[in-house]
Amino acid sequence: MTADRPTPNAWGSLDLAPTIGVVGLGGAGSEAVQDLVALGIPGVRAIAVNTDAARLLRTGVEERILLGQRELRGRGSGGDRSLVLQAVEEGRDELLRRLRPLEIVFLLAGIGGGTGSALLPYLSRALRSTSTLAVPVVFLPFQVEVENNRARRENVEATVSELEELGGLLVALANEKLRRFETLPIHRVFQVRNAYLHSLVSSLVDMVENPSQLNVDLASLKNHLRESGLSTLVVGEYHVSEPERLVQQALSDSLLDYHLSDRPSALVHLDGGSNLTLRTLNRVLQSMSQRLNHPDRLVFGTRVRPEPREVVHLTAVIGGLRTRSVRDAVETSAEILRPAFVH
Ligand SMILES: Nc1nc2c(ncn2[C@@H]2O[C@H](COP(=O)(O)OP(=O)(O)OP(=O)(O)O)[C@@H](O)[C@H]2O)c(=O)[nH]1
Ligand SMILES: [Mg+2]
Repeated sequence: MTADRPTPNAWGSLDLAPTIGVVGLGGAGSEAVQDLVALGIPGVRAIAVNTDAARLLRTGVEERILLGQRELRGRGSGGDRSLVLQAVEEGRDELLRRLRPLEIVFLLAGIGGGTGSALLPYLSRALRSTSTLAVPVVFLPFQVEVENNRARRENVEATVSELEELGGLLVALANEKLRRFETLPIHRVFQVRNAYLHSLVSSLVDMVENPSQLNVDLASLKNHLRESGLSTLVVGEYHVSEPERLVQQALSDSLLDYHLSDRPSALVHLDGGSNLTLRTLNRVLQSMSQRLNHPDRLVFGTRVRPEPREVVHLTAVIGGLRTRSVRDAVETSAEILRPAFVH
């Protein structure tokens, strides 16, 4: 008798949650991963990759990979991107073997040095031909660093143009914007930035991992990205009675740096309580549309919790960014402090 029954659970053993990793490349990237782990990112695999053995040993990240051991002898690259690119061939297969099973990989690096600047575009490109969604996260150096150091400037320019050429999702956090916290001790300033990065990473993970009423899963995110050119991620949280302020906060009160083309797009996801009404959703979408100057494509999803909530959380992928925007950002501090879309 049992043999006649359908087996509804044949797929029940499938692990439906995407597997996610945060990978720090070089010194700054690995430090940031350490901060993300300290802030808590359950279920996310953390990996630190460096050419500098001493620095790698000091990170608290459990999974550590020393790259280019034979060529660089664990001494780092001394800011030489091309040395890292030669050395990476040696460890490439092992590195990709570890990253490929993951479905989303955030690749974090402070650019300007050799290791992070070389590995970020290299790995983003290598993962492009796999089913893994690579999300590069760059920390743009302080203006004073690039103004007074040609090698650093060239590293930044090469890295940024390679990432822009690749397109897809890119998170750029400008150190120059951290100057608004300049009275804090330096390590605290980077922690502020990493806490913001933590909210970006966990919002994206939460959006694709947990089903919603109007669902945005990993497949729909990937589809959206395919048609969106260069894109970035924004998040915000505000009182449910002020949806316009929520959108304003997500788009402008951030450490992010990006500039819009005249054909932007947006994927918007709202996470709120049982008091999240259709009218609020509509006001969020209207406000987003207005601020982006009537995007080509606006899609949305929502998740409504069983209990009422004071605040509503917004996660959005803004597409159609202007190319070269990131390079502009390092070069002109005025632009860094005033995002182009704020009219
Ligand atoms: N130490 C540190 N540097 C940061 C941080 N955020 C951004 N940076 C910048 O990151 C850039 C790259 O520095 P590192 O990460 O040390 O360089 P690397 O990738 O290890 O490259 P090499 O040491 O040259 O092989 C520098 O220009 C710093 O300004 C941070 O949280 N900590
Ligand atoms: Mg280093």
